[in-house]
Amino acid sequence: MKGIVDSTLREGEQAAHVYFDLTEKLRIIGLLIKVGVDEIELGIAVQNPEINELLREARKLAGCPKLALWCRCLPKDIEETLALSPDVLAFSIPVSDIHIEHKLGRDRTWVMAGARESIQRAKDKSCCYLSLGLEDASRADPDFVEEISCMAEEEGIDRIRFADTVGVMDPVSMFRIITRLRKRFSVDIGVHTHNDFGMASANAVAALKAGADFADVTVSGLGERAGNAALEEVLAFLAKRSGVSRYNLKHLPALAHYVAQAAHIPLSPRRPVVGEDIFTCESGIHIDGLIKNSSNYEPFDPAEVSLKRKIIIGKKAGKNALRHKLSGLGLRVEENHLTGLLTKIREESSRLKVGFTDNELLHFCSSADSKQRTAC
Ligand code: HCA
Ligand code: CU
Repeated sequence: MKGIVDSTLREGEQAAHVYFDLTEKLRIIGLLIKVGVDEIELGIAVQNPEINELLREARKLAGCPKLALWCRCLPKDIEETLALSPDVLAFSIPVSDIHIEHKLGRDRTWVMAGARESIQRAKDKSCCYLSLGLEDASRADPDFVEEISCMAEEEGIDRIRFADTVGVMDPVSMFRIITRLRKRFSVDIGVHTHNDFGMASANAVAALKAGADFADVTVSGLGERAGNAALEEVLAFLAKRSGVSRYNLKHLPALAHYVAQAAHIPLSPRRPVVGEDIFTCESGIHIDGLIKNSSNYEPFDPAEVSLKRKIIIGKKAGKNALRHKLSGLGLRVEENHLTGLLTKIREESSRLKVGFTDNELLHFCSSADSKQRTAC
């Protein structure tokens, strides 16, 4: 694997109702730099009056990675984009018959010629890194995907990007197609995955495992429709399950919260890797396991993503969980009184449909029958 490309500012901002202003974009870039992504897709250059300033200001940020600009494979778009001197030109062309016929009203020959001319034009005008996006590649004839990739390689492309534009792939099919392309091509291979069936992050990981060099992601998977592979899911998986050590996971929640705030889309407390409540535990059996050894029920230490483990005591608590919790709060309850206290807590929690916070628990204990407990 060579890198992760974040497209929150291009694909993410394409999502309906999402708008980032210049200040927000620069703040997002600053946080992406802290996380350590390898490339940032800044946006679509054409008809984007602020892109020049964004590019200029982003470059001033210490540690700024390669900056990519996206455009269609059209002569005017390519020239306008290259005039801004991006590090990476991410130009894209549809390759499925569905798109070729029903979107472009053309045929494969036209697409092949258009892609060839676009690469030649880009190479003629600039020496920046060229990434050719194969839009809707997952629904295209795999032979045509190979044919166009072969032409692109011959013309000197740096990366071909396999786009699962409407998110129809699954990890097994993704692994197979990338394995096939990997065997055939030595240019960089990127993947761009969508989340229509909830598989975007898994598909991105599968592609990397099959030998893809780059995977596109967006913060919290923000993007068209159900979105894209989520930066935090892919990075955490790479870091914790695939031995990739160069990303700093600690900044992921801050980044996700900031993007959520700027996009006006609340971040679910259950959001994998970054949600406030993902390490909150209430069931007695799990708390018991956590007390014995946190790795029993946590895939990694919450502190690695700047989160905290929270133990809630309520309807689902067991004796061990309650004893542990109370002792953490400086309370020691006689063993023979513990069962009675637990029953009361369970009843009350059931009735109110809540689990108790530390303060509520202290209050509960202090108002419980004083005969049944002794405080240290
Ligand atoms: C889109 C296009 C794209 C492009 C991907 C690429 C896609 O629908 O906006 O350039 O590789 O999903 O196909 O994001
Ligand atoms: Cu996309």
